[in-house]
Amino acid sequence: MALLILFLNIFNIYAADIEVDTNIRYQTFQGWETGLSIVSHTGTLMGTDTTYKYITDDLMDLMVDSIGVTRCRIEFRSGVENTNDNWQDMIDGKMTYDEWKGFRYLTVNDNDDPNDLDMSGFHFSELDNKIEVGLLPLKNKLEESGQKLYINLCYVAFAGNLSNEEYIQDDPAEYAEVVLAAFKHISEKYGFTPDALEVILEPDVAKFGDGKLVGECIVATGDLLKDNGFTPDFIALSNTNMNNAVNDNYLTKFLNVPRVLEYWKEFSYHAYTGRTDENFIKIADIGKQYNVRTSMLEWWNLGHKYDFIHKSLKLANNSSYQYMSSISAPLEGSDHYAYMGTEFISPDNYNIDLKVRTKYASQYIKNIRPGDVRVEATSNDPNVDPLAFIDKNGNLKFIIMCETKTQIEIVNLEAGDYNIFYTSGNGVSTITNYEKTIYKGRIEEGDHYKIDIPSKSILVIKKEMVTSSVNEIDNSIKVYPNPTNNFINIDFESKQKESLSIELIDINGNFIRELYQGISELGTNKFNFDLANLSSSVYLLKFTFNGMSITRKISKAN
Ligand SMILES: [Ca+2]
Ligand SMILES: [Ca+2]
Repeated sequence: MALLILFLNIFNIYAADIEVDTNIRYQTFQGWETGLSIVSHTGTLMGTDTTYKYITDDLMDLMVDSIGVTRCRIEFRSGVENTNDNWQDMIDGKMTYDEWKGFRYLTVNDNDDPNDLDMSGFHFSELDNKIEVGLLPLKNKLEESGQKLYINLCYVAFAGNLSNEEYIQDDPAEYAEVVLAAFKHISEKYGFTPDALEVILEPDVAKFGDGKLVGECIVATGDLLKDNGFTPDFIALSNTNMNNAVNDNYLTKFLNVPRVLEYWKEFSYHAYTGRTDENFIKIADIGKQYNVRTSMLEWWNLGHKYDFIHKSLKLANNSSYQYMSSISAPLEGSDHYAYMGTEFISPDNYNIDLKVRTKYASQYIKNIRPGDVRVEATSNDPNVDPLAFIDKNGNLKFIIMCETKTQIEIVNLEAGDYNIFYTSGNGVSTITNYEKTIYKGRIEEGDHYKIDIPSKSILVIKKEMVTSSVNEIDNSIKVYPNPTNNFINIDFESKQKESLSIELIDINGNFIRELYQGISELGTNKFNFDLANLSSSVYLLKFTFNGMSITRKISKAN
């Protein structure tokens, strides 16, 4: 197997090369996560918003097709363990939102035995609301397109103000019981099981001890869930601060818990502080050492831009990533860290658009897919920073961050059909070119192809499988005049440069002559053939495009 493949040669006055080594492999990408906020696109609570149902379908289309999200975090709060359904009381107007906030992490034990689960002591109405308005529509939309939503059930307990009687789930056995209650409730009511449990959101902010307690909760819960037929991936430690993600109080104590590695699948962190290269690299090393995925799962901040995604995938080897929390927020005004903005006027009159920074981020989200394996790609120009992946079919793709205007020359690219496009702008607001196509079609081995990047951009180069492009020709083909006395003109549009043959066949299917053999042009293709010496009859023109054929009937008259 070849060790080193030189794919790109970038030249400007600071000539640069990108080298790819497909034998050096890093993370296998797992999923792009969204949160499911309880605040809707109007800035009101999902549970009370009556307009959401009108836009759900359009929102989910955009989430799946234009952004590319494949995973969701669905949160349940410690306060589900309570004799009273406080969320429902708030929805029913029996308490205010602020009053509900005082109850949402407060626990009332179902009974005094953590090994005796009394389901009547748990209420999941808030979780159900998020499942019904957010999770199920997203799950269904992904499944329509043959994809699968990865569901991360996340436990939240910001119980800092509560007494030890009011918060009881910092006992591994009680913690395991509330998680089992949630798994049972979801699987019995909705017929699916979460793929993962994110053990505790931000233990360094929540009232939840140290890494030892997180580890003990994983072991207790893993055992109890397994006894009940549930085997989710366990995601931890989810610290707020990247310094805490790798320190002794959390990581070392966590790793010292016996059997924790039996269940731990993903090393998660949030990026509110401690975003140093040193921490990124430590996280990548831990992932490698313990054979767990790494993931950045929260940084709700307007400073969260695509360059941070790029760095996280490259330095921390992230397999999973949460870019934003809410699906949609108001189009203008307070942001809620949403993927999209919506202006709702009436059921027939509303506008939805991707937030500008989502348009940049989606260059990563949409083009790096679950199952893609990152491979080594290096550049000798700091202004041209490549990420390279191999997809499930063995096709290479590049996401290249270009800091400035540059010219790239592609050489030695493996032959195939390529889609090359870029998005340019400052990464925050103005987009000067959004997914502008540079080239779409066939590149042969040895072809030289020049790309001009006008300014700071994200350049995407993808090798793609072309399947039914013959349909594009079929829809656009024009053959005239017909009948003809001598010359015949053929016009059609092609979105690909592909192998093309045009043959003349008689009405009994016998081959008469080849009219053309070559490669189609991108855009309009025009041909003109002299048929003067054919005898008058009906003939077929057989077009074979990328191995697939269509025919057109023509009449020859004298
Ligand atoms: Ca209990
Ligand atoms: Ca109990």
